[in-house]
Amino acid sequence: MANKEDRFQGVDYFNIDDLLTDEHKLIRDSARVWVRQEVSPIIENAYEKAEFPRQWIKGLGELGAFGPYIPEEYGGPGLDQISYGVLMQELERGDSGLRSTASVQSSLVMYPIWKYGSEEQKHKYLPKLATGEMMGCFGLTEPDHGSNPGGMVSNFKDAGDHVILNGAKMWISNAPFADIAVVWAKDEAGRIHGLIVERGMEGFTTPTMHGKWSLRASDTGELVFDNVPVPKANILPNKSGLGAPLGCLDSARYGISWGAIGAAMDCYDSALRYSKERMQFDRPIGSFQLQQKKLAEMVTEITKAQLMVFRLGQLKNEGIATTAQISMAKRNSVEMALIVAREARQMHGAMGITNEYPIMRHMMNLESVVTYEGTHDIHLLITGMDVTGLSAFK
Ligand code: TGC
Ligand code: FAD
Repeated sequence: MANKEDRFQGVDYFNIDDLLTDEHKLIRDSARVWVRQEVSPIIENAYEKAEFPRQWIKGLGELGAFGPYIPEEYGGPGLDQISYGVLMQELERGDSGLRSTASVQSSLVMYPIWKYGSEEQKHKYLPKLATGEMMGCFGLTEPDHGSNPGGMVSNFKDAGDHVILNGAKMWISNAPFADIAVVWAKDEAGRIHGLIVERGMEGFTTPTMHGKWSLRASDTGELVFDNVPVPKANILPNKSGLGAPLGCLDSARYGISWGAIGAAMDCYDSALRYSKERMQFDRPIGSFQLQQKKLAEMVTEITKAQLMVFRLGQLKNEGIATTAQISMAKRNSVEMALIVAREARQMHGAMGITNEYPIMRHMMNLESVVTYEGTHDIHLLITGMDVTGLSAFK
């Protein structure tokens, strides 16, 4: 099974294409072709083997999917936020793990270096990260601190021209092969800082985590720091405190709000085609009202989410999107995609559980997407806090 022809056509019920510029459409279409040619033929096999195909890295760099909005002076493509969105949508249409690799590199590695780094750090790392010559990962989550990163225990102590870093991070996407890690740890006063830790530094290891039934085509690992000497020149100088990593999450969550729609579009597209081809009781199953209800609701929910993220993209381009707006969009898109995947899975009957169709894989992936970058509950609480002015976290 698997390695069937990719017949994805996209979903645009409300003519949202008319709101996109020619450049957005060119970027979207290039990514769509690349996914069809490079991802679809091998994704099911990679997923089964639980491998991230490293040959995708060069293509992602060429597409501009690493730091799409990073300015050209630092080697980035200098695109706008809607370009970033359509790229994430097309990549996640291929697989959430693929989009994760691009999200982490863009919003969690390049973004903090660009926003909080020194000029020297920006020129040293960003151009290589933009092409994929160098890959990065982002260490915030710890074994005992997931939703509550402010409680982290990873720490560093002053030792002259360098600091000594200790602690551990887990659930870190791309850790097993990353060349650098942007790591968040507390100084002796308990204030959080970002440090660029390079592979090869003494005492730094990145064990792979195994056994995931979700996001299998993405490498996940731990970051272990055992008295790692990190030069002070590798500390991000321009922002500290929990707000620094949370600012990166805003950017990544925005990309996910578009990305999850890509996964939903792929499930809907497959279900719509199947409903016209699959015959039962001498009729295509798409002629039954119950199946039409599922399709009608799917395309309605996809369309609502598309309009929300498009408007959010405009607000991001103006620099006025709020954390709470981004949370709402991330939560809405992922929940919507999970529901669409489950309905599409049912519409495919038994075939829906096989790798002949992408649906079960998207559904399993989305169980990670609904958890990482802030769980479904956390995003609801962010909205709740925003509308009431009262925090229900602690
Ligand atoms: P709280 O007291 O609310 O805030 C602490 C300080 O941060 C400021 N702040 C922000 N600043 C910038 N951007 C934001 N989005 C910000 N949100 C808050 C805030 O103003 C405050 O500043 P200051 O100066 O007063 O100190 O923090 P809290 O401890 O109550 O926690 C709030 C909470 C729960 C919302 C937050 O910690 C949270 O978002 N938790 C979820 C953790 C999470 O999302 N982790 C993701 C890890 S990375 C990942 O999953 C990658 S997956 C791979 C992929 O992306 O594909
Ligand atoms: P917990 O925080 O233990 O939450 C458990 C449950 O309790 C959840 O349902 C949660 O919603 C609920 N809960 C927690 N607090 C509250 C509250 N105050 N009120 C109500 N309910 C609450 N992290 C990184 O730093 N970098 C990465 O690259 C990265 N990649 C990841 C890749 C994958 C595949 C996965 C699965 C995770 C990744 N993560 C990464 C970690 C991810 O961000 C965390 O898993 C996530 O933030 C949740 O933390 P937790 O798993 O510890 O759950």
